[in-house]
Amino acid sequence: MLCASCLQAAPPVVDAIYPAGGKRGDSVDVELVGKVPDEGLQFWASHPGITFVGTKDERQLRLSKECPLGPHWLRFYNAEGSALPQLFVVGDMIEQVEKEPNDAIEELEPIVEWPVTINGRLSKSGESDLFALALLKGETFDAEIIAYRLDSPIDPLLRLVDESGNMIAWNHDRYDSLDPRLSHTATYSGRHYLTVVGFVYPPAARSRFEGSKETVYRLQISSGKSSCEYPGLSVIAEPGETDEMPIEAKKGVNYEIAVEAQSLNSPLDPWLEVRDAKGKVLAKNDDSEGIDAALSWKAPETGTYMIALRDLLRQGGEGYHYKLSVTEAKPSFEVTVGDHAWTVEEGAEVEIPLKVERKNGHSRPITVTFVELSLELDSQSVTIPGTASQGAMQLSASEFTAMIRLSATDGLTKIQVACPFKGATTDEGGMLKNRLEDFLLITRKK
Ligand SMILES: [Ca+2]
Ligand SMILES: [Ca+2]
Ligand SMILES: [Ca+2]
Repeated sequence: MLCASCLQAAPPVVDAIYPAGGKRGDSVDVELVGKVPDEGLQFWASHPGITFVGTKDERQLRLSKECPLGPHWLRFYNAEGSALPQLFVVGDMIEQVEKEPNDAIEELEPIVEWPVTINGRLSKSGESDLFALALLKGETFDAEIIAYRLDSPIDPLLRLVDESGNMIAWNHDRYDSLDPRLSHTATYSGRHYLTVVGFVYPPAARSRFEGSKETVYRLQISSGKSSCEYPGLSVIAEPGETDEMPIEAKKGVNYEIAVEAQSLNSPLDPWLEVRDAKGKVLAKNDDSEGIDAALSWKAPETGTYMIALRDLLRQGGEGYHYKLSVTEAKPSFEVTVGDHAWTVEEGAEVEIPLKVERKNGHSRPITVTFVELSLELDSQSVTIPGTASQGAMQLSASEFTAMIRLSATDGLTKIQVACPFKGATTDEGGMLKNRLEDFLLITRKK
């Protein structure tokens, strides 16, 4: 039976927020893609600098001037449950929203001026979005898509074409994500066209360009940097050159050896080897993990070893820069929860299953406790033995609805328990973290 109260008694569904970001200090009109009942709608953001104003005609996010740059989690919920949290990116460049139609060169409107962030959406199957740039010969620009990292259901591709539609450059994925980045120095003065298309993600048997109302992205265009502008890099200066670096390694210890090159706009396609004192190759990288090289290696004996690095095709020259890092892989652990929210009746027990991932021989017991609980929740901490890879936590729901956090410690390191997402949040070092640490417990009256 359909009735007004039945329709209201459903949790909100938010599959995407469009635009997927805004400029710090601005108010942004947004579309919540999905089904969002206005009645009793609640909003939460991972930073208090983001607030939501919602009326029937207008939905707006207000971004304070103090709001940190980067991705933030937004969550819409009501008494019945929570929508899937969505990422929203706060930037400091000028923001625009794409104007359709823009599928073909003939349809295009004015030249894009940068630095700028363009918020776009591949709204339907087969769609492409084109943006015109006017470049002078020798001018460099940098273009980056954020879509996969927003949990947008595409694997995007960036192409640069000339006025006749001939491909000049393209990028599909980067070493750390399926989102592309393209840097290019113009070889002629005139119009260039950036094209955004997406393949379905997760991959399907058919490989055509995809689109839907949820397929939102951000395209950031700025002045490009050549590899020569990054400080403190090494270089493969001549074709055929191999750089050799000695390391002192300890028996049985795991070492992570990584090279950055293409991510620094260097043309070097790095090839890595670890050799012993007699020159015998003990380990070498393959390209399967991305365009830059990485190697995990365990030293068989304590002693001096050699790391050798060259270009895969034995190229070299000015600009063949790279950065090499060697770190000892220490025992570490992660604790994750598959759900991000629970809706329960007052007084009922919730069981939260905990999954433990141990790396590099970690075998210490792990204690998980609730943190940041301002409300009266009857909770306990739980200790997971050093041999176990899972555990569970019990929680009695009070009459309140609460945001909760769980912290885990092995006595040496304390971490936050997370719900893993495909989307990315960044830590202080700017690395991808892919995790949501704020869980929601919604309690319903009996
Ligand atoms: Ca579009
Ligand atoms: Ca389009
Ligand atoms: Ca891609």
